[in-house]
Amino acid sequence: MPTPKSNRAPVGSLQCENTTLNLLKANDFVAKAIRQRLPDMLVLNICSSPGSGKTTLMQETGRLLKGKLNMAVLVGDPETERDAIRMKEAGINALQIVTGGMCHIEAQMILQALDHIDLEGVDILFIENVGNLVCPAAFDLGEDYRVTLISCTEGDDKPKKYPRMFLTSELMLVSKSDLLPYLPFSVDAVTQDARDINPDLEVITISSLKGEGLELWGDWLMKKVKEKKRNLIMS
Ligand SMILES: Nc1nc2c(ncn2[C@@H]2O[C@H](COP(=O)(O)OP(=O)(O)O)[C@@H](O)[C@H]2O)c(=O)[nH]1
Ligand SMILES: [Mg+2]
Repeated sequence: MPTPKSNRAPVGSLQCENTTLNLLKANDFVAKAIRQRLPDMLVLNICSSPGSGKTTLMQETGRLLKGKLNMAVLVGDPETERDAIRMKEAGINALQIVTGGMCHIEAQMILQALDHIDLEGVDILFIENVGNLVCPAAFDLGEDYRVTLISCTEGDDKPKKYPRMFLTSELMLVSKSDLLPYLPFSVDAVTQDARDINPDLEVITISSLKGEGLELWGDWLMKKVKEKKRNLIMS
């Protein structure tokens, strides 16, 4: 079974006198349907600010996994199909979800997109979320794990400013490590801040451009795919 999201604090809640209305119940219901529909596939929700390197990482992951695992990507952006085009040019099975200005993907969009992408033989379905560290944290997309990139160009103070994203993630990728020599960014400080929020958070430092950490990322993916398939057999 996927890791329970027990560390996810309730989101989308509205306090009214003595009642709490869960505004995201409908989304969670659809997320559950997605999990039931994809029992044999690892589903990852990739989040970050705009420009942290999600699409570039998907392109490099395609190269990394070639001949080992089959991947597909659903990619969300408020406008344009540019990211899906970039991935298709890299030989990746990708489908763009244009959210029409919305700052996050909702589970219903994923459920609908599943009818328009060929998932035959796919081991990992990546969802590249809309670039935003706030809203996507509130929407369960039926993923097994949430992976958040924080690039060293963003500054190492972000986890405590956007805590829910780091609280609800299982892995933090510190990206663009090739730029570390030029920036006042501490991997130790960002890791400490993020783990103050979520002590279980795994951390890998990567550079999609220079290749640092990509082997570790590949190993993490392999391990999670194996775990998911093993749990399916045992269930
Ligand atoms: N220096 C450096 N630049 C990167 C790296 N990964 C991505 N970029 C650049 O960062 C910019 C945004 O990358 P992109 O993948 O589109 O980010 P996204 O908006 O999160 O999907 C592009 O100009 C990339 O070439 C990296 O590892 N190192
Ligand atoms: Mg992108």
